[in-house]
Amino acid sequence: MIWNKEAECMSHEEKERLQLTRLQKIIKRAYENVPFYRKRFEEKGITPEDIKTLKDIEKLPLTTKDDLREAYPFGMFAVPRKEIIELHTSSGTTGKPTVSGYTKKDIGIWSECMARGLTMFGATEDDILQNTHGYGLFTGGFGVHYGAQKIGLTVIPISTGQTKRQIEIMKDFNASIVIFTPSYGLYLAEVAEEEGLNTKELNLKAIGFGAEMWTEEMRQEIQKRFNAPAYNIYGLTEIMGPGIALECKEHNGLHIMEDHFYPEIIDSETLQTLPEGEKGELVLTTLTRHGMPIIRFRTKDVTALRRAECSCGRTLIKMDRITGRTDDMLKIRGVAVFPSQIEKALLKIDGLEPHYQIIVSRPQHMDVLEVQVEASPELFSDEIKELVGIKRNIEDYIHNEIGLRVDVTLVEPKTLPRSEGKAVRVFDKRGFN
Ligand code: DLL
Repeated sequence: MIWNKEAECMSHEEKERLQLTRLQKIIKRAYENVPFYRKRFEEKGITPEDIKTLKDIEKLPLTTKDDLREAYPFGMFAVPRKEIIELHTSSGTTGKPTVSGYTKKDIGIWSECMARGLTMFGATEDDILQNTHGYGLFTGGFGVHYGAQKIGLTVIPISTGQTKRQIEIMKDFNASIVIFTPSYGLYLAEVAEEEGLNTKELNLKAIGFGAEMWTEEMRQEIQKRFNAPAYNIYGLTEIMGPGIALECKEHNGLHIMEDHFYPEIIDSETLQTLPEGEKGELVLTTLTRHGMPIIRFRTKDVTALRRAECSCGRTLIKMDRITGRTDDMLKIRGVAVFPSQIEKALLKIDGLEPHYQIIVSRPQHMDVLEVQVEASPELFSDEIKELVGIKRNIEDYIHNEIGLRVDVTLVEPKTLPRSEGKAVRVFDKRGFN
């Protein structure tokens, strides 16, 4: 089923026309109502009238997270504060958080985008959806909730935590859809097992997950544990939260809600726009956001755009699964390494649990990369000789994937920290980054 055929299956030409009209309108609104944009445009000698084609967007300045931080708290609003009916913020782990304000109309668009996405997973009003995302300043809880309510299905707004209770409710209420971050999904599965519940016996027809980086191998692991297909949800606080792009039944890239967001891929060094199909940093412009228009926001997420026919019938452009962030990349002895490459290698090996940490240090002016990974209980009870063999094996696998020797430490099952939201897996102790 398709939630909004008119919007999701539009011809390319029709969509471009709509995008241009919306782009011109939002640029004008931003210029006239947000002093930050006016100043930036003036510095570049640009006025809204210079935007005559979609490609002209490349003339506009980029916006960064730091720009939004400087406008903290309400400096990016394009409407009087009283028109803003809801606020969200980023987690603020690396400085002041960024604030995102929504008008009533914006919340309507958010609901619409998430309803489209949940429909891609096969959700209908007959479903019961357990939403384990936190309800609060984090956008995950409310975003999914709005979409679910728009469809009219039954939501269990359980939020994060109370893991044992989550399992009990999932079973007793017969939830058919569950939404979690991949790392919390793993934790849920583990606790369920401890409680003697077979997660495969739950009646799940779909899992929706996102909010953090994961590999295809992690998806397989989660699908196996819950015996249900898992669909990718992408979003970020600054633009809208979950619902910007989601996966359809093809499981091959996420459809971007192009009538509301204009995507570009740039080279994060030269800042030049890259052609379709090339991998780089995703830049997003909101085309319809009223309360807080965001022009050319640098997401730091690494992906590529692909416009191809999709068997689901939607014509919305697709982006690849996020494989990392430009600020995730570790430079180890001069070699670029993404944590996702390590995860990919680890999950290919039998006898390992999908719980790991990456620790980078520089003991004698030389980068050392240590990977701590949990062994399965069966593996852990093996002879030390065999463990040494497995450790070497893992080191070879990772070497193959990243081109560097790393030091692998096998740790006891259930000793690494578990996550109830976004997992923190990388610890760079070199004093930079
Ligand atoms: O994580 C919004 C969200 C909530 C998305 C629930 C999906 C589900 P932030 O906390 O602002 O917003 O974090 C945004 O998380 O720039 C990506 O680096 C990462 N991220 C989000 N979704 C995915 C995904 C929410 N599906 C940042 N795959 C983004 C990989 C993701 N990374």
